[in-house]
Amino acid sequence: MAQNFKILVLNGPNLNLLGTREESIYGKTTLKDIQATLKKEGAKLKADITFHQSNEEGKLVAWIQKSEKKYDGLIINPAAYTHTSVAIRDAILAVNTPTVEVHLSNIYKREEFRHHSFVSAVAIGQIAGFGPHGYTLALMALVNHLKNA
Ligand code: CA2
Repeated sequence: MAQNFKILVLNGPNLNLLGTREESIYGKTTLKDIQATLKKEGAKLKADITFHQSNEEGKLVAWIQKSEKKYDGLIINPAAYTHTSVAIRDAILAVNTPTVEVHLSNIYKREEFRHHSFVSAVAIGQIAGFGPHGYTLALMALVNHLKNA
């Protein structure tokens, strides 16, 4: 019997505040809710989910670096680091772990500084604008990619 895919899900700065403020932009769902939904969806898709959040760039880089040996794929919402972090981009490039970038909001509808992502060019693809459901869409896309790889 084939083993489940192992998927690492990383969340960047301030996403720990989801559901507690700025609800007009980011909604009422908490990061814990997203984690629980993703674990359920993962069970359906035969994917084991490991879920982390950090406000620190270096911690995200360290998790990405370690992902190659332990995980088949990576889903990342780098949050504000999307628009600033060459370090996160370089880490994704260095490890070769198939990566899907996810954003709750449609970053292209928002301020111009959010229109550029340092991550998108090193990801398989990007999902933005579908709120928390974007994480499930990212998981479906990543599992489909891994099945066909
Ligand atoms: O839409 C997304 O998922 C973002 O990655 C969210 C980031 C933002 O900097 C990106 O441009 C787009 C911000 C995450 C902050 O999350 C908060 C949640 C609740 C309250 C305050 C911040």
